[in-house]
Amino acid sequence: MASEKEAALAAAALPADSPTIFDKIINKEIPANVVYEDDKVLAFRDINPQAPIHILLIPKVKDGLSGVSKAEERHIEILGRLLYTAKLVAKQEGLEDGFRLVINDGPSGCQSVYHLHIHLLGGRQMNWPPG
Ligand code: D5M
Repeated sequence: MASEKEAALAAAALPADSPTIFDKIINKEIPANVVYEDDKVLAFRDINPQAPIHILLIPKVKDGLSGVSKAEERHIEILGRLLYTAKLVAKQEGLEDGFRLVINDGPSGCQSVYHLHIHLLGGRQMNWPPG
């Protein structure tokens, strides 16, 4: 399997509006371990967990939001909703002691899927700085 960095570099070479694996998850074409869903947001467990709890939160409609660096004013509502939903899911997962939210952006940020997503990580002590 390609390293995270190799996957990120390969993904960055594709057009930003290319469909991603997350479209298939949204459209239920491939399975995902969904922990939360409403009309705007989907949250499911990361296939390659980096913590005992590792959940991805994504907008159901990409609307050009391949990454946070592509955010426009029209995305403010969904960006806020994603953060708020992360808090709800953290509570649902029992992360009373704290958790970490991460958004990787672009090749230097090690982004490998160009459909905006927030990583919710918890269930272990986090360290700083991140890798
Ligand atoms: O994070 C992209 C994340 O997406 C990475 O942690 C793996 C995860 N991923 C990729 N495919 C799947 C499927 N099919 N189910 C669940 N999780 C998946 P990035 O920040 O772009 O590197």
